[in-house]
Amino acid sequence: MSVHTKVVIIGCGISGIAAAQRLIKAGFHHVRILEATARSGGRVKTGRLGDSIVEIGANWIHGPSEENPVFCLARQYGLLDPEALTAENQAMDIGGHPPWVSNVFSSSGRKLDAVDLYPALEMFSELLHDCSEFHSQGGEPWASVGDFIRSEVNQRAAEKWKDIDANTRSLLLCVISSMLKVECCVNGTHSLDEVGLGAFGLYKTLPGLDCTFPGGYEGLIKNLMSELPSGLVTYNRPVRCVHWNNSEKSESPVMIECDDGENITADHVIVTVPLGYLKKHHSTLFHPPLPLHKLHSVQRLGFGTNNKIFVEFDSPWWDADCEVIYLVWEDEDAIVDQVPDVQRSWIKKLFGFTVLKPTERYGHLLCGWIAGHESEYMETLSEQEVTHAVTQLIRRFTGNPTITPRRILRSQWFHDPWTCGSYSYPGKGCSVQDLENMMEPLPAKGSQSQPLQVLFAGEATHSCYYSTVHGAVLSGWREADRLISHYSSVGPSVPAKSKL
Ligand code: 6YU
Repeated sequence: MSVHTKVVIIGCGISGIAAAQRLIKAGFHHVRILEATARSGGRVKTGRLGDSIVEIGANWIHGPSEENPVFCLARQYGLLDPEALTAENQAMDIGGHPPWVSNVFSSSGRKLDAVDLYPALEMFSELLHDCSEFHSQGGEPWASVGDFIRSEVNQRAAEKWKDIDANTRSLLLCVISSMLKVECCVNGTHSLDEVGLGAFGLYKTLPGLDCTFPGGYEGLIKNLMSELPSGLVTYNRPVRCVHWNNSEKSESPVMIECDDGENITADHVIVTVPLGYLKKHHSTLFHPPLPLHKLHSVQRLGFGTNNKIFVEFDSPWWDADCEVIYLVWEDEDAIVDQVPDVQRSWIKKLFGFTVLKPTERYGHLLCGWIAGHESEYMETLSEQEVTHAVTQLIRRFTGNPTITPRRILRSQWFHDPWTCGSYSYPGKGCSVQDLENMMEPLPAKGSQSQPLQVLFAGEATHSCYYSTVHGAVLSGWREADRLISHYSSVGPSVPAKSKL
């Protein structure tokens, strides 16, 4: 079956690797991956800060349990800590939000008691839950998650917090602003005003307490790559244009034009480039251009920036059991998730830090999180400027003018020319139809031309696990299966003229 069929995969991130692995196992002999950069893995990228292994891209296995292919692969390759493998860990169903032990500091240099902030945290989690319900209710009272939260917080606060004194109430509203910034990072968006309310609930969580890879997420990539035939990937080979419906000019329906001038013919191409890249380059990447309904979905879906700033210290300034540090700005009781002047106050968007555990493995290492245009601006600054801003921030919030980071390392996903941001989210006006349109192959159904010329995989094409590594893996397998079942139904393919 399909021994002569030529399949080219664009992008050697985990979705491209997953597609190749499945096709090769099914007996496709002529599979090739073209990758723009010098490495495999894409947004799965592990780095080092001093002696510590740090994740520049994906961090956790979200929902490590039987249904999660990333968990199953990682377990198979022996890449996880024993706790992650326990039945209790897999059964823990917390809806995507681990109950982390927190330390909270305010902009006037006070350490706040997390128990006092509970009313705000409880209200925020209720609001998020309510946001995810609109998807099944078939109507949205507001266009965006941000609009809904703002209107509801004011109403609910007036009702529920009427007996709380004005100062405390103002502080609780400031805590909600911090939570909005956390949620900007989770969604990979500039502002929750850009996240569609009706589509927010499309995202599904899996059971299992999120876990990490002690030896780095890239271990998964290395293991997967070791099972592929050598020479399958051509690195440093950016694709400039996919010419489809090309059969009048050649026997192959698809011709892939590379940046270096090489033209490669194929029967099928699986495009796995990130949505950020697609948004920026769709007009030159496809000839003929994408059909309008597909283009509109590319535009409606969101793709934003979430960056990390790793900061290492000689000694901790947080509690031994602390897992996350939240920073609360006391002038933000107006429910805000954007700063008024990005250049002057971009650092206000950093919601705080997660603590890398265990200490024996990482030392005193924090990971700061910052989303949006403020994060994109941070990328343009020098490492010294970022270090200075982070140092001033921590000194202000702790009231300790002597705290000095040993070193920092930050990600710069927006300025990565092959990614153009971090991950996708459903933008305003989005529905599940947009994700369906994203994964629809070309030519569209009903066309007389040869089917399945261009297929689409990658995290932004998964209908409920978008923005995750497991969504990316499943999307790669889905498109491989589409080709496998096509050839199972049509029988042996016509030999192509030249071999890949
Ligand atoms: C996850 C996590 N995680 C943090 C950060 C980032 C991401 N994700 P790839 O981009 O990998 O591959 C495409 C390749 O194409 C690439 O190699 C390019 O070089 C190449 N290419 C591009 N153009 C080309 C051309 N022209 N020619 C040839 N090649 C070209 N996911 O599961 N856990 O903790 C995080 C996180 C900072 C940046 C993440 C996480 C996202 C994943 O990294 C990502 O989905 C996959 O790696 C993508 O793989 P791929 O193959 O599709 O593309 C309610 C609700 C909320 C909804 N969201 C909640 C979930 C939150 C997601 N969480 C993320 C959090 C973190 C911290």
